[in-house]
Amino acid sequence: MHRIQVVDTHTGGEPTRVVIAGGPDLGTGSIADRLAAFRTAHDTFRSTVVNEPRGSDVMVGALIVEPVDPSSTAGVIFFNNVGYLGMCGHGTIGVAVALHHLGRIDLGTHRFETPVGPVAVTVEDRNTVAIDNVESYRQAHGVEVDVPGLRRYTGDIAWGGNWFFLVQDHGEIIAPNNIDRLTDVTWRIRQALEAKGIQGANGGEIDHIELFGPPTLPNADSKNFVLCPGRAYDRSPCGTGTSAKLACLVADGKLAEGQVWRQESVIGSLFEGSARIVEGRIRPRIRGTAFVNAESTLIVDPSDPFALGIRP
Ligand code: PYC
Repeated sequence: MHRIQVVDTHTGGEPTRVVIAGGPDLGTGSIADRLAAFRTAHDTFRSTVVNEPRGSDVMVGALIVEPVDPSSTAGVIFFNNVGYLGMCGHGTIGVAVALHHLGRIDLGTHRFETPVGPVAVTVEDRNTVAIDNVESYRQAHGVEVDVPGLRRYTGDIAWGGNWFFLVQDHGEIIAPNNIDRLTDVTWRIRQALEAKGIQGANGGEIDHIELFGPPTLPNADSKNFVLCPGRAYDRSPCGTGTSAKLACLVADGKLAEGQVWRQESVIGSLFEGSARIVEGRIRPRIRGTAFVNAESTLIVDPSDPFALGIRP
């Protein structure tokens, strides 16, 4: 029997399963190298932790590893039902709340290393965390894509720690009772982008699609629907997706440095975002809340035919 110790949190409704013991040895390279080792040599650990029957399509895992720089608090590698993420905003908030809950970090600012760069994480209270995310930027504006059976969509391609296609004009209602339709539309947009060979910088796969609409909450600026790589939708407003949005707003001259943008999710949770501008790129700050909802031990029984998770 192999045992894996986890703490489960949710950030605005989006779950994060934080692996605190029992993870694979990924060596001592950069966090990006360790992600590569995770992918090539230990991918069954990913599905064991987040896929059914222990997890679900919406579950994001976070493996805590030793940082490269000893002055950092931790390294962290995020994964989901189909693969790995560069950064994860809701997940970072969940990790910080979990580590604080365990007494491993104090209130205040910590440095976490991710595969796409270091982020500063400020734990304000037991549930509230602000992240100074990786540099974010808009790669392309007004990109058109024809989606067979639907219509032509125009969107922006932006980096916020993952690659996003952001669409403002789509004719869809962003509401919980329309999630099946939103999932179908965004999945087909993603497939059309792929079929046309539309990518982020350096061939980066655009694996997150983000639609925007008017907010429901009185204090929000916008409401989004974000499709994640494995076809689950983000229950939170998506930290990297909000970072990509901030980059587009700043590029359009619609958001000033330091101005607060309140991004609501399709289920009504909220992140606050703002931007620092450094040499034409932005350093987004994302603030949100997470709650711990389980401390558990996953048991991997070699006689269980689905011990390593159900793999698509
Ligand atoms: O919050 O950055 C995020 C995120 C990415 C995928 C799911 N959540």
